[in-house]
Amino acid sequence: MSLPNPGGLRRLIILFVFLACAAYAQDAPSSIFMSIPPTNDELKTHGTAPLPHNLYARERIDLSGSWRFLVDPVERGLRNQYPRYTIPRDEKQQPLGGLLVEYDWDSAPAITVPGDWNTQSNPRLFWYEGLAWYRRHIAAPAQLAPGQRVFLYFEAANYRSHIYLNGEKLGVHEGGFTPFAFEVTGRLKAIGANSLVVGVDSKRQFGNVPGSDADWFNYGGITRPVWLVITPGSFIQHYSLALSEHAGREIITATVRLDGAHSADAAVTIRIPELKLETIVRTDAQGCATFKLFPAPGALARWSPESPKLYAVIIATDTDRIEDRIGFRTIAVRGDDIILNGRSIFLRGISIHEERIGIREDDGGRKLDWNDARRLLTEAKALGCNFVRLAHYPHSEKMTRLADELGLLVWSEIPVYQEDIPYTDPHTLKLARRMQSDNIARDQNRASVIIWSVANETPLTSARLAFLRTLIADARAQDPSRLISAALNRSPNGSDREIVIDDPLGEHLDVLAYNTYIGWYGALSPADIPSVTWRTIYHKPLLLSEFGTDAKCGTRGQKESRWTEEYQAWFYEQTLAGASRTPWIKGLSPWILKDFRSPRRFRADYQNYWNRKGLISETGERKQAWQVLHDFYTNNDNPP
Ligand code: GCB
Repeated sequence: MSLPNPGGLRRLIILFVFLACAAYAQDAPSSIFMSIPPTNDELKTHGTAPLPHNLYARERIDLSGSWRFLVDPVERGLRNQYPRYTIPRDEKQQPLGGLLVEYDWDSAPAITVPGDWNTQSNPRLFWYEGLAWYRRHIAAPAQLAPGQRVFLYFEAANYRSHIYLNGEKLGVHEGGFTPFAFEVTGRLKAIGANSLVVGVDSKRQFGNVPGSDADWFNYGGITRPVWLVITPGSFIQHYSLALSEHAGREIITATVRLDGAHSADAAVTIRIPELKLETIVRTDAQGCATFKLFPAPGALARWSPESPKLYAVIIATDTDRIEDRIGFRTIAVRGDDIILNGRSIFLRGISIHEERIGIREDDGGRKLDWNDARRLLTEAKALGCNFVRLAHYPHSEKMTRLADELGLLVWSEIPVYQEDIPYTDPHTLKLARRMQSDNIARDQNRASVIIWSVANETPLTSARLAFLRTLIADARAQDPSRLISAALNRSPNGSDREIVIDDPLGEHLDVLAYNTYIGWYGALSPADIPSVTWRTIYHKPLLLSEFGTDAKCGTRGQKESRWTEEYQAWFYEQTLAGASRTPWIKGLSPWILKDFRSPRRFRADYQNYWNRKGLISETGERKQAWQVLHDFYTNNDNPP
């Protein structure tokens, strides 16, 4: 049975029928009661607020720590079918009877937020994919000044989140790797505890981004920190600064957007004290202001991997002030060269998944504190890298902030992954566009980020081309200062030994990137690599964005023997020599820094659900190939 107009009226009628019937029988069969399944609209992102940019510089309250946790594989809590399962409402069984309540938050097990549920202490949850509920009591921020606003900010939760405050639904967010926020100004009780209940559904489905089949572990839950962020009534919601050059003159262009009642025609000041730059501009009717700042000739020290200089940038209005540390550099392509700060650069990279280096094999997981993030990037630096490919989804903001600090160029990607995406589905496109724009908005001030990647290994169909062209157009409009790429892996006009990169998407990319596994997948061995060539029909720089073989750390043998460290090292030697012979290859990001969990990797002897293509093991031990890549990166000032 369904009613024509889902919405408030429908809910009221149903609630009325529901309460009347509930008085009659608590456990009546479901045919008597009408459940309120989430409407299609509710299953999509809604209710979210503009994200306060530069979270770490805001006044905020950390909601990390111990939350209560309920696993709900049959999704009772979402159905609101019986009062005894209204999990989001945080009901309590009355001591003297009343309605039966068949959950009890206070005695529910604890779980740590942030962190995936799969690798926390309960081994029964290792493979769990589905809905689970979290609850935490929160106090309203003490002494809010008049007009101050409060946002509930999630750095990420995988995959679909349903957020309730004091039993009322704030909204839904879809997507596992980008931040989202809800405004809760005026919705927090000033006295006593507020119940924050979050349902996170990690189910993989065709139509999600990524879809149902990816080569990385589907870590579920509130994987990144949650905050209450406090802002003034009218606040600096977003800003972006980028360096460019015109007629030999350096220009920093900045745009600032205010949010709140007095955002139009407001004075905004931007200052970079070390460069003695200061400008005031008034916002337009939309609350936006655009600035141009002209550093004195020779005054600006450009950000680069060798010298990752960051400047304090202060943006202020009458009501708000925010400070960031921002680097300035230019990035462009010229023919088949990548040009950083006017000079050709070779990207000495490595691919990385967002997974911690564990202490033991059963450790790891998707919970990155600052030390974990630093450890991953420090390993990349130790290899001699100046570049990291953060695959295959937006990583924690900690990674890009640290990359800024450590001097690592970054490839940032959204999880439009392989064939498992319905490229004709408008909802999926909308979702991917939203993920990309949230990712760009979050990291637009990170000098380290030079490439937005729209996809990885997608099929050569016209639907996919149209889908990715939309993402490319969006990225260019939102951020014209960076390069666009996508990792390709199709060579229909090539052969086993002659890879021709002629994917029609190439025409729309600034940088071509190709994943190559000759010598691992397929019949050829590393011995064949010297006879392999890579060429493109486009006059553009090419990255080998992936290559690698599985090797279980400590498995030794003949170099011809698969799964050994020797085989992997030999494969690296051969592929690196091949890349050196190919002048249009302008960078490498081999697959991958660390062994990572994957549901696709079944061999109990070597894999045991780990993809073993890491140069270091899941606990950080270096394999032989690590040394091969290290020598290649450090023995040549400018490889190939
Ligand atoms: C690829 C994918 C990556 C996989 C890798 C592999 O081409 O882009 O996600 O993990 O190959 O190990 O097969």
